[in-house]
Amino acid sequence: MATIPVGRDPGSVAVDPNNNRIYVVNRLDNSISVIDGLTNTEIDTDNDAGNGVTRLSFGGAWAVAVNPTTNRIYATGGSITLRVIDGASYSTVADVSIVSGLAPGSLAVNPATNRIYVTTGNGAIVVVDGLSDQVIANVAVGGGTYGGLAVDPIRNRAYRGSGSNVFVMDGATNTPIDTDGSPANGITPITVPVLSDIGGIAVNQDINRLYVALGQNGNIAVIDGSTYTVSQILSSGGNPVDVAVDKANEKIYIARKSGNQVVAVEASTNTSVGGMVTGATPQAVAANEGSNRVYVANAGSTTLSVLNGTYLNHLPLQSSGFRRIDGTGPVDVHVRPGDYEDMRVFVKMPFAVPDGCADASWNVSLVWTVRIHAS
Ligand SMILES: [Ca+2]
Ligand SMILES: [Ca+2]
Repeated sequence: MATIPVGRDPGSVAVDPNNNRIYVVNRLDNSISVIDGLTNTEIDTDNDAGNGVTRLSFGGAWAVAVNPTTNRIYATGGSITLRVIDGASYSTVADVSIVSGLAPGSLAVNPATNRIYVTTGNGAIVVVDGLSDQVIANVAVGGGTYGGLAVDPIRNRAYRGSGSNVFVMDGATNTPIDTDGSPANGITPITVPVLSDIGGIAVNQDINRLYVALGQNGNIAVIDGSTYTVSQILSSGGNPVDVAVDKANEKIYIARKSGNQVVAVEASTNTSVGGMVTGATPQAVAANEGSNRVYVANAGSTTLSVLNGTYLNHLPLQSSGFRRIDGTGPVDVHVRPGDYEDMRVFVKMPFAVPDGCADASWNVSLVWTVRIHAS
């Protein structure tokens, strides 16, 4: 649908469906781009056109999340800071010190409790109260290396990925959950039965499932949140680094870093239903359930891809990103208003072409009908 230029190394993306805003962290530019989801344009956050489009400036900016209920934007950055930004004025409300000397990693918000969670490299989840902007707990859940972080607001759970493990925290008591129920062997995380470097994690709280991108392992783990067990391993390939859930449209979207693709998976069947080519080296994906748009941050091309969920879910993935329709013609293509704004139709003919045509596979002299219907 659209490709929006952003800053260098866009590595984290968050969507505010209430205000239709998309936030992108440009890690190498120490900045955050704010995108208007209606116009697909970048917002000038200082409202001064004279100095060009001004991004939010934040040294060391790494991850971003939104609380749509309060219209607060949260970003980790520097070595110790959670920045709190007012989504209406784009002014900094507070800089919250997290853990001295440890760079904050992933970030997640529970809008139901107005709590913000930040992972640190020493295996903790730091809990910040969104009303007071104060750290209220530092919970040693386990794990070392950074992986994704996700929240289930219905059950008040936080999930922290690290290596091949997902550590679970009870958000009501701010204590780790022992997922095997056996205290004798200590606090037990959920373990993915393959060697992995867990990247993004997403929760579908409606069906209590957790989706974990397994990075170079090439798969997605589906975890049953009621039993804390891996119920399925979905083969993805292409180094899946991030995953997003669209509950309203019952889809999971997977960003494949080395494949330069986003893949759509049907939530009820866990089967792939489509995909599209993105920019180069996608490394973060988010979905807007309200507008049925999917956003992919492409590190290699410094862009944000805006994809139409309806289009994405009906497009068999091919290397070119095009859908092939076989037939003898005429061919009918049905288009719903708003779905296929950027759709173009190419007709390829298996016949010889007249002299003078540059591409021997295209025959411009043959009459063949493609009927496009609004339906
Ligand atoms: Ca400006
Ligand atoms: Ca245990």
